[in-house]
Amino acid sequence: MALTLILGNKNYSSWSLRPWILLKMLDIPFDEIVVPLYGPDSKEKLLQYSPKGQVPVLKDFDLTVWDSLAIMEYIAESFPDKKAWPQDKADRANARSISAQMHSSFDAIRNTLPMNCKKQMKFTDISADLQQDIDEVCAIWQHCLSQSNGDFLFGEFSIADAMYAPVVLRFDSYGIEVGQLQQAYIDTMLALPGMQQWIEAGKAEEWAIEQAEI
Ligand SMILES: N[C@@H](CCC(=O)N[C@@H](CS)C(=O)NCC(=O)O)C(=O)O
Repeated sequence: MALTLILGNKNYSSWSLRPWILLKMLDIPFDEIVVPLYGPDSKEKLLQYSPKGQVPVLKDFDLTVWDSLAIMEYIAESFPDKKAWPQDKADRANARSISAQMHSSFDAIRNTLPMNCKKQMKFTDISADLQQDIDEVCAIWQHCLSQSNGDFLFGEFSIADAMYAPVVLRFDSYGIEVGQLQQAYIDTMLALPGMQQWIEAGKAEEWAIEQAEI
């Protein structure tokens, strides 16, 4: 295999972080190309990599896989020994459910608290919709962590953790208050060398996306 992951700005691109942290955590070698988003020629560049014109995109020789969850499924299937999904069937079903939920929901978190590695603030203007999303994420984490036999949602790091990695960053950046168990999970995730590497790279970027700054 010859994997190349095409990513957006590390400071802002939450969808890009997901497959990137999965590959790092599973210790799978890959090359990466960062395409700065929302510039004058960004779309043209993105369309050179995938018909959707968005990141992340995974190239494996002449195969193109796009959309974060499809990329992570491809990784899971290509490296079965790496156990990208939990091994237990029921855990795997739960992990797929909360991953799909992350992929399709939580608009208030996504729109109100854009991922931004450079941001550290106390966000107080919490709408009812945002609080509902925060509570829902906390309930998912509580349920998984209270049954987990490890530090992650399903024991070992899995695609489910990769899906929620940007939420961890957002809760930390905006000072979102969570319970003890959820805070321990946030601390564990943030301490991962891969997460630290991503955050540092994001902080070092000079590109700014105005609409993602609050
Ligand atoms: N559902 C897609 C979402 C991808 C997405 O929205 N990517 C954003 C960056 S985080 C993007 O490429 N934006 C640039 C554009 O649309 O021009 C996924 O899971 O990968």
